[in-house]
This record gives sequence, C-alpha cells and structure tokens, in this order.
Amino acid sequence: MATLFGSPALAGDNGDGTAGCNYGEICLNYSNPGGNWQRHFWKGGNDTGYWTDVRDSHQTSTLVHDQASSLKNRDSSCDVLEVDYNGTAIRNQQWFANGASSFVGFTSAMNDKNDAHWRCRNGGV
Ligand SMILES: [Ca+2]
Ligand SMILES: [Ca+2]
Repeated sequence: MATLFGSPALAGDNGDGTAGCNYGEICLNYSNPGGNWQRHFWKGGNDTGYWTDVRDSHQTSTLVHDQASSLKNRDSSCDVLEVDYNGTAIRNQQWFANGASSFVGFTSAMNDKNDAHWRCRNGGV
C-alpha cells in the first residue's frame, strides 16, 4: 500500500484524510454496528488520535484508544488484527477480513479495549 503523507510516525496516520471509509483504509468506529465517530488508518500501528465526526469532519476530544466498538477493513490485501495488550502480551484479539462492506462489531472481550491494529497474518504493518 502506498504511503501518501510522508512519515506516519511523525504526521499521525489519518488514512486518506477524507470522511469516507475508502479503499485501502482500516476504519475504526466508536459505535457498533457503526456510527458517525470514526478514525481511519493506512497502516498498522497503535490506535492513536481522536474520533472525527464524519458528518462535518469535526475532531472530537474523545480518544480512539480503548473506545472503539467496530471496524471496517478496506485494506487492499490484508486481514487486520485488532489487539488489546497487557504490557507487551496480547490479552484480547480479533481478526477482521479485508474487503469488508460494512463495520463488524467487536467481541465483548475486545469492546472498548482496543490498543493497536496490525495488517496481515505475518504481523506486518
Ligand atoms: Ca478516509
Ligand atoms: Ca486496551
């Protein structure tokens, strides 16, 4: 997948920067089965940043970390693993198949526990 905005580590991964959950993006949602508070990523990494209300692109003051309830995986090629860590060990995890057409709800174990999202089954980013 192309990196469009330089270093995600410095700039913060915000997907394609548009309100739509578009092809190639990993889209997290505050609600289940999916509402207006979303954050989009291109790459694997920590669930950083704040929710954006996609109706008006307003950034909320609510963190994405530990507050997601569903995910739409529009990655170009990979399944996505959402994880909840206990230190460096994985406490909870859930796989999301790529090419999803709608948001898929987190399991009760993962709900509001999200720490990071990783691409592909080899642990790639
Ligand atoms: Ca987007
Ligand atoms: Ca967590």
